[in-house]
Amino acid sequence: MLTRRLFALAATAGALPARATAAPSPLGALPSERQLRWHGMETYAFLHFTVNTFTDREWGNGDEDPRLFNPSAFDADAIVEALKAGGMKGVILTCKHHDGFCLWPTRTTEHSVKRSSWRNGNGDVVREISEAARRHGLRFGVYVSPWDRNHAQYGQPEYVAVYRRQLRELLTGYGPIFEVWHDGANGGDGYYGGAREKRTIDKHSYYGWPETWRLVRSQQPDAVIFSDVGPDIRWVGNEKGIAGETCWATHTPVGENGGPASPGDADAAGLNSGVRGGKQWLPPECDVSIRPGWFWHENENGRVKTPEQLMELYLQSVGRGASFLLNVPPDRRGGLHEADVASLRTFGARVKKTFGENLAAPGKVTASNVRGAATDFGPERLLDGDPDTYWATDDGVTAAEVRLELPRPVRFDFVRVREALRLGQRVEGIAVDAMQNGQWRTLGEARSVGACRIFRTPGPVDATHLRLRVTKSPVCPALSELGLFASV
Ligand code: FUL
Repeated sequence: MLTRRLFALAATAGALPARATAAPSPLGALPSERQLRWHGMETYAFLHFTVNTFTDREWGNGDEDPRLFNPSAFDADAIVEALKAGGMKGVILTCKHHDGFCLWPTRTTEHSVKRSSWRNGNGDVVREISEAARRHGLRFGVYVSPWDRNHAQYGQPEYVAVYRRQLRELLTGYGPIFEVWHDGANGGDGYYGGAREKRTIDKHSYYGWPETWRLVRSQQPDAVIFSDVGPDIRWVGNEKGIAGETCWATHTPVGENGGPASPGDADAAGLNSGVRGGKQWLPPECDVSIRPGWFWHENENGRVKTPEQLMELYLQSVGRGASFLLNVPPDRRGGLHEADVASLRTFGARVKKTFGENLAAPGKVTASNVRGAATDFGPERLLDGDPDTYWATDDGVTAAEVRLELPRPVRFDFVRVREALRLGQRVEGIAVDAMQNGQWRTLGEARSVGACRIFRTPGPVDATHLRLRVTKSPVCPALSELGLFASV
């Protein structure tokens, strides 16, 4: 711990005129620009919608009559508006799920909206959702299942070419795409153009992923690509929406049995926590449904997650440096069910109100060390709301602290900390304390920070003096935010 004198000295040094000081060298794997943009989104939605909505199934077999798809009052604007009220910054639509039914009038198969009863076969769900998303300021993403239980050629090289043509149609016909979602599921059996058999593929080689990802890059260079193993965003290893308490944005994927990883073959426990010093910047996305199933089922209308449950998931995903991908499935009318909308709206309003104002902003901050004693790297950077500015220490100073003094007592129950992501994930130990009755009381401790770490205090805290301690870091820390927030 620093003595009072040392602390005072460091504070004075911080007041010296600024001089050019070099920024810290980055550490390890670093995020790309497209990943940085994605980190800024934090919460976005999934829409699971297809023939399953009308057959009450989770995985369609591929032999469904396309005429079954017939939402009675499809309203893309109403769906997107509700998602926006829930705080969602984007929406990913299941353009094709495992049953192979395409929600857009693709040229690659007849198994699509073209042959549905909806709008006499002239509708295009992808068009309507993507346009509504743009109108409401949400980014649009596509889920295209590689496993296709309808397609006669599934299992042969010809189908992989079809899959790429489908992707190309989506990547070229519907404006900017922020995320391309490839799931790894494959149950084997299906309709397959009438063959009705089990087809096994080699998850590592069949789909030729590198070539498909090159296609995505060439058509939509800003889109992040999600799969169990990236290459941009990794699965978090469960479908409960929960990242590991310690969670690294860096990872070196391995297969379930320790061999090479691929979509559909990845070590789930490793995905949940990532790897300190992993070879890739591969942050996790926490996908979870607001209901027990991914698709809408009448008998689940009473089992919609409450706003409190959604807040818990938010804290265990976004609050651990991951993203929160919340599925809200349209019903047979082609809208979101009232119960889902109510929960979503309350959750969105709470997040907005709780995290809307940083209560630490009026405070005075001092640091035990400031890089080059330069204002560019001063602790005020923690309070300026700018993710690109940060407090950093001198090289070699790997444990340091910031003190915050507030003009009047503030009541809060969340503390949020963020690292300067462009410099890599650096910190390995962090703690926050509040002065309570003349003593420092620890409110939270963690190993990893990354994009975001939200500490929930054990009950509301009233304080004027706070302390943020970096207890372990292999290099000088660089933190971009310290926030105090009160739940509503
Ligand atoms: C999985 C699928 O099997 C589920 O049906 C759902 O789409 C989920 C998000 O991904 O791989």
